[in-house]
Amino acid sequence: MPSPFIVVPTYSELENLPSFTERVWTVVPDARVLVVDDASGDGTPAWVKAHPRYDRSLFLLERPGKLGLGSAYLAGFAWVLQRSLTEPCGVVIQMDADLSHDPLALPAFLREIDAGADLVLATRYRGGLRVINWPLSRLVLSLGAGQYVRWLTGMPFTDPTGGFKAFRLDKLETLDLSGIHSDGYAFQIEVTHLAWKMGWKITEVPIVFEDRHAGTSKMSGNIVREAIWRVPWMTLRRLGTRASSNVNGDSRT
Ligand SMILES: Nc1nc2c(ncn2[C@@H]2O[C@H](COP(=O)(O)OP(=O)(O)OP(=O)(O)O)[C@@H](O)[C@H]2O)c(=O)[nH]1
Ligand SMILES: [Mg+2]
Repeated sequence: MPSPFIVVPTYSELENLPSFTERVWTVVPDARVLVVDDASGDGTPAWVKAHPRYDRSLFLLERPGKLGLGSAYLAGFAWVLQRSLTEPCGVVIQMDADLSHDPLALPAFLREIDAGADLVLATRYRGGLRVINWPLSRLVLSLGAGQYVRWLTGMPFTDPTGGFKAFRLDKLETLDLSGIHSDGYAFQIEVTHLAWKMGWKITEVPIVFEDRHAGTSKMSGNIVREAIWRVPWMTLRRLGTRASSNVNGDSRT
């Protein structure tokens, strides 16, 4: 399988980015990393461009301002899909830069794709709670959001709001992302919902999630409010589409 592409959106993550990339390459030496930076103002573009791996296995997509996590991922996916026309790429992985998503889990994602999964979701909650250093309020919000999503959409996944995922590239290019305008939690849920409704084979990989290493959270009330209304909205919008009789769409447990 060609080396994977890791898309990592950044907004003021320069305190985390050097350790993030080093850890990624320790675990997956041939990984290619695309940083999608929204004018962080902390020197992220300069750091990327000065890196010895720049333009070989470290790439930069710069945007003019903070345009949101969802649109950063969409821009990153489009960039990788375009590049895959000339350079083979089998897997696209999305991760946060703040080290909450442990690169040590990457081989498990790649194994799942090798075994035939179209989309692999990280799960903090299957078979126990694996969240370190989060305030109780944040854990309750995350668990409640997951329950809300399962209840409204019918998706069987144990951690549907997470942002650590791997896509088989030839499936990602079939996904119609043009109708997705959501951000934050809602974006993560909506992409999975679309894939599930299209009958993709979706599996879960257990991870240990740790609160951000350094820097400040971009989580906001708006992100929560957006998820609350978007989940029923996406459910109604795709009501006519059956989730491929749930054979491939079920998470493997
Ligand atoms: N390019 C870009 N990246 C963003 C934006 N908002 C957040 N990010 C990045 O998306 C990832 C997830 O954001 P976080 O702030 O960690 O969100 P979270 O994990 O829900 O919350 P905390 O871990 O508590 O901060 C991080 O790498 C952020 O830097 C944005 O508007 N544009
Ligand atoms: Mg985070």
